Amino acid sequence: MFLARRAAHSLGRAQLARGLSSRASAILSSLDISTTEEIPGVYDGQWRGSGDIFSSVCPTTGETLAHVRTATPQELHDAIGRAREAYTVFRHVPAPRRGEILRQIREALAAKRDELGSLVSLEMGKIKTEGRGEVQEFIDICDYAVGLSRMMNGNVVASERPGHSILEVPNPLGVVAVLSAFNFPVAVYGWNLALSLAAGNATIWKPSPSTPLCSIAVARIVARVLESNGIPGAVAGLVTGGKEAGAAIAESRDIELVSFTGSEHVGRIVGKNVMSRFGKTILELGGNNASIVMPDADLSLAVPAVFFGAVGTAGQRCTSTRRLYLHSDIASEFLGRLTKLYSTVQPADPLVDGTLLGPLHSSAALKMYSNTIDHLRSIGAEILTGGNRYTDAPLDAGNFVQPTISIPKSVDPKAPIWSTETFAPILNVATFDHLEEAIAWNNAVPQGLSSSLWTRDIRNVGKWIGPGGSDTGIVNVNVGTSGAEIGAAFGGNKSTGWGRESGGDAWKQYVRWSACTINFSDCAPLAQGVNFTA
Ligand code: UN1
Repeated sequence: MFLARRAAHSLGRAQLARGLSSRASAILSSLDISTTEEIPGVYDGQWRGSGDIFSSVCPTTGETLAHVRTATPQELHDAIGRAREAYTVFRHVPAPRRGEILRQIREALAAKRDELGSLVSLEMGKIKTEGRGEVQEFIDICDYAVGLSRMMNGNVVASERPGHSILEVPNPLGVVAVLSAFNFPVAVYGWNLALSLAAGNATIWKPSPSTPLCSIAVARIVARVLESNGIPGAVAGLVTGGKEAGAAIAESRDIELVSFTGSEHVGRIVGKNVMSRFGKTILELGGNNASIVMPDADLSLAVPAVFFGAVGTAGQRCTSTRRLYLHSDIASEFLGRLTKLYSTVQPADPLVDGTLLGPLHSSAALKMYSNTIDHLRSIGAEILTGGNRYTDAPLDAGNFVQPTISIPKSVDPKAPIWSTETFAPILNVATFDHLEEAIAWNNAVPQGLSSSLWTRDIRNVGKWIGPGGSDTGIVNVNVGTSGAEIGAAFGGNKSTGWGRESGGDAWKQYVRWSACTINFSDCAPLAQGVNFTA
């Protein structure tokens, strides 16, 4: 993935209002987003913003949706300061009370589920059911965090010394920064905010520069709940901005944890910068996910799942299926069925019910798609379907591309076409004869986010999820690579960054752990039998 920075230029107000379609203005006004004024893109208890103006551009129509006033470096600095102050208050609020605030945030989000979902479709470009699903994901993690607020338990550890107890105590951590990507402009923030808030931290959000409206709409909903509960708004701050803002956050010693979602390239820089000041990171970077289909798989399940994995969200999920390894016994039947499904896809406005294929998010994504297709052609890959942009009106106004299936000549997983994540609906296919070979290919790439095996044979399942099996963070069986629920920890290994967010034990990263040895006795023995008596 990448961070696409929109051109920062100011159009006149009248021009913005006149140019806006009714489709867009209905959604923006349902969320009280001005269609005429510049919108403040910084919240630290108060709404402000006097930095560069960023434009939000609709990927479907190319129209400018709004202009957002981002943070100046000073405003960013102040917002971090206010987050720290807010943390010193919020850490004393009992965790179940924090849970009650999360419950109210959950209710406020649910009341605007459709409106927010449509805004995601409008600004990011994913189809309506997926936009709505993303808001649902935020709601789900709020539910999870409400429960968590009464279950963030520490441990009591047996001490080797008489009259002693050892406690492992989780305390609030401090300020957590969330640097999120364009492709999940609501849910990924939700995963982080819900856990961070339950844990008693202040959170500061720098969203992708190209999805500022989603972040402003969400931040307003959260801010209203905080304010009505007498909690400082800077507990959930927002700072829109570009690369410089992200870099300043990575370098700030006032931020304990930086949770970054984005490309391996940027993640490497963020990771190094945060580590150089001994801060904590959660990195969710590239995915290059494979599905493996065995001859005993139920193809009536596997084919539609691979279709969703590769074409859903126009291939712009970290978890999208990018590699397909087919057993040679079923390869030709599978590809026949899959290409038939591809041929039914009609690109259209993602806001129209029934659309399955919306646009890519940006012109940069379009370029990445075209470059990869050119590369596939240059290495003599067979393009089974797709390979072109949609250039007829009205699709030419947006970033529409044909979902593509290709068969590269080389199956070498180290070749660039197999080892690089292309954030677009391009599926590369190879055939194999033995599961071990497919698992080796699955594991041979730098990334390690998600993978999926299709089989009915329990012995294959054992191999796949065991020590010699898939090395990704998400290892599915008869379930596609994308579309994880919030209950398990989400994240990947290797160059995906080893981060874990959302469910499972992910919350443990958002707290400061204290190992407390307490002596209740009248003696003070040393551990390990050490004698230091004078
Ligand atoms: C992402 O693409 O950054 O598992 C997140 C999924 C979604 C989350 C994807 N629940 O596809």
